[in-house]
Amino acid sequence: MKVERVVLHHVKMPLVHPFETSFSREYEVESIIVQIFADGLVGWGESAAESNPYYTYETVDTAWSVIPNFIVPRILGKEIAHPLDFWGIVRRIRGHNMAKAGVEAALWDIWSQEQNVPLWKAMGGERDYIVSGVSIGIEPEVSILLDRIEKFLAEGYRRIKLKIKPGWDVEMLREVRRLYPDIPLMVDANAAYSIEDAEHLKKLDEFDLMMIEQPMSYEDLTHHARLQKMLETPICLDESIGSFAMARQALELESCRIINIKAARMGGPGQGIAVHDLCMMKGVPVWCGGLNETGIGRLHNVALSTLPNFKLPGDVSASKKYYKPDLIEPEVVMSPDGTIKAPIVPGLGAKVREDVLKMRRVRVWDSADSD
Ligand code: OSB
Ligand code: MG
Repeated sequence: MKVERVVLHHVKMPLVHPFETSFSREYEVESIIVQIFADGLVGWGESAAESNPYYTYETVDTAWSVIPNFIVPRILGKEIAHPLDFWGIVRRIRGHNMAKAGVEAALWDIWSQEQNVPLWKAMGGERDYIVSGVSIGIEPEVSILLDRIEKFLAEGYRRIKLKIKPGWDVEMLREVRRLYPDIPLMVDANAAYSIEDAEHLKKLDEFDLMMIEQPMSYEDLTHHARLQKMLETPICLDESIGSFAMARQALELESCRIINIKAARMGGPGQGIAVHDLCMMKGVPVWCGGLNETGIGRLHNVALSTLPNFKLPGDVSASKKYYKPDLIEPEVVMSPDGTIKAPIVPGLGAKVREDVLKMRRVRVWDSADSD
């Protein structure tokens, strides 16, 4: 591929329902849509950095600076043989994984179109569908949460993930389990606890959870290893796994038994695939997380989730859980059996709705204007 032009679209997408985690409550999601022109084709990616540095240090503004200043000059006018080569091309740039991931994703879209295969096949996927779960935020009252659980179960979601934080954990889970004793259930703390809370977190063992996601700090692998020894419930790491090296160390230290793969957090689909392969070799199951991406990032997540070691339902849900309308046509839909079909057409598998993109866009950057 010879990259001819890169356009960035900063969008602001109102959420269908507010999303609250232990670190913030969001009513809308900001994101950078990456559009790359190469060999007469157009590829789309998404940099899922948010408006604030709460999930990771990256923000829309840091990516808006790093992509034009440091990433685009390394690819513009250059011949790139394979999207996996991109990681080496941007090697000197430390961190800024979401900025890198959005650009690499667009290259995968172009490359799979050139190979004339669906993106998921180009990535090494082995299944033409994925099994879908849903991530439900913290709600003002347990009754509202119970209504949401009921609604998503009725739609067919195959596992429920609940956000937790101190004060919204044991009692809330007791009420959920009273109504739903057998559903596949897990929780995500987004680093809201510390090792001092270990005895408290042990109480979660009684709820038969599939896993506890990221209970403690993103920087702390040894405390997670210590906590994992104390718990029966598997720990799954999200924020802590910011790279292949962190995944390798977490497995070596036994800080977790499951890994949440987000290509955005690890620097791109290539790194996501590498961590997937490492975990498969070690017999550690993975699943695909999300960052409330628009349909563009969502389709990239669908493709990645078709790889063989994605053994557990992920957070890749239908478009209508997040946005109305979404940026793509057709939108991502889930069947009543809780699966999402991977597209059969070459490339990403949907058209980007330029009308919605324009409606939601707050600024644009075009490499063609900045020569
Ligand atoms: O921790 O997995 C997380 C959303 C934004 C930031 C962090 C997380 C999440 C989610 C939602 O849990 C995932 C999704 O449905 O896209
Ligand atoms: Mg998480």
